[in-house]
Amino acid sequence: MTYSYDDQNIFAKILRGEIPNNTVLETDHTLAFADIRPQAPTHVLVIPKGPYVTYDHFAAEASDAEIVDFNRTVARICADAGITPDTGARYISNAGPDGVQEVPHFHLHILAGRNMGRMVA
Ligand code: IU
Repeated sequence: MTYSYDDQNIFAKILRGEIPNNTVLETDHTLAFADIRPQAPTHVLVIPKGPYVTYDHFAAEASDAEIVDFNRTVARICADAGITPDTGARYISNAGPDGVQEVPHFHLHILAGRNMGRMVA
């Protein structure tokens, strides 16, 4: 699969420091920040710093170091947010037209702090 990355997307601008963000955690390869339109008490977006459009793009082309860093960052955010087996959370990544992806830079939504309800079409 060939993806074309638009470096003018809003998350690319955040990564370049052109637009401010409410950073939750930053590592060598990963940035996590609060969603500007939170849909739960905890609503964090986790993005790789590399130019990946979707989850499958990231999973296929990112280095092992980027993938490990991304996932360990997710784990740290969950621990910091108090997400436990007793509370749970929802992890979502929208991709492309069918996934109704608004920003074409791969991002994982971490949603927690309330019951998210059943996913329905
Ligand atoms: P998507 O449909 O998964 O691509 O959703 C993008 C998310 O990015 C959405 O929840 C927005 O509220 C969020 N967001 C943001 O946090 N900051 C921004 O400047 C923009 C969108 I534009």
